[in-house]
Amino acid sequence: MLGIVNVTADSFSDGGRFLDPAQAIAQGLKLRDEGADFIDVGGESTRPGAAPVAIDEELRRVMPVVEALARQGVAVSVDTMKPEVMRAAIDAGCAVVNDVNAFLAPGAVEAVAGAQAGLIVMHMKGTPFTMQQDPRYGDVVGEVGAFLASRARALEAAGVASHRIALDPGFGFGKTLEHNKALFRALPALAALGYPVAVGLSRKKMIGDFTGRPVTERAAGSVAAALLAVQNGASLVRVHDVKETVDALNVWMELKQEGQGSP
Ligand code: HH2
Repeated sequence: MLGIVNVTADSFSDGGRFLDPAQAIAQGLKLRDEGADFIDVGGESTRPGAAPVAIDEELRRVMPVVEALARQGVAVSVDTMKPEVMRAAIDAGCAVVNDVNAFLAPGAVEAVAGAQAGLIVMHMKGTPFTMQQDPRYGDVVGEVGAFLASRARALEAAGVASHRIALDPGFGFGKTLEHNKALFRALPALAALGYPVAVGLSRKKMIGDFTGRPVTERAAGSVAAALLAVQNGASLVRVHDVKETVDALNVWMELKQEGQGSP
C-alpha cells in the first residue's frame, strides 16, 4: 500500500495541507505507522486542469520531505514526471519512482534505468491540463493494456529488471466514468500481463459520482474500491486513508474463503 502525501498547494484532496515540510514529514510518518508500505511524496498536482510546476519548485517541495523520511527508514516513493526529480530522489534513497507519465519525458528512462528503485508505470491520455476534455478510445482496455506493455518493454530494453516494474491503468487520467469502470473490471486481464498492478482510486471523482459525496467524505467509498481492486488482482493500492484501508483489507483477508487468492 502507498500512503499519499501531496506537497502541493492545489491537489484535489489534500492540497495546501502539507506544503510545510514539517507537516508533510509528520503525515508521512503517521501513514507509515498506520501500515503504509511506501509513502508516495508528490510535488506537482495532476488533478484535471492542473498547471505544471517548474523543476526547481518541485525539487524544493519534495526533496526535504523525501530526504527526511528516507533518513528515518521510511520506504519512500516519489510521484513525479521529471527526470531531475527522479535522480535526486533516487540519490536520497527513494525506494520507488511513480510516474503518471510512464517515463515518457526525455531522459526519464535513463534517470531510473541504472538504479534499483521500483517503478510504477501509469497510463495517462494527454496531459493533466487537457486530459478530461472529451477523452475517447476505440477500445479503452485494449489500448491501455497495449500502452503499458509497450512501456514495460521499453524500460526492460533499457536494462530495467522486470521485477522492478508495476503497471497502473491511471483511473481518471483522460478517462470518463465508463472508461474507468471498464478498466476496473479488466484489472484481472491487466494483472495477466505478468507485472504487479497498482491502482489509485482514493477520493477520486469516480467515488464522488457513485456516492454523491464531496472529496472530504469519500473515505468509505475509497476503501470499498481498494478492496475490490485487490480482489480483482491489484497488488498495490495508492490511498489517502491508510488506517481505514488496512483495517478493511485485514478483515477481508481473515474472512475470505480459502483458495480465493491473496493480495
Ligand atoms: N493519481 C494521482 C496522482 N498520482 N499515481 C499513480 N500511480 N496512480 C494514480 O492513480 C495517481 C497517481 C492523483 O491523485 P492525488 O495525488 O490525490 O491528487 P493530485 O494529483 O491533485 O495531487
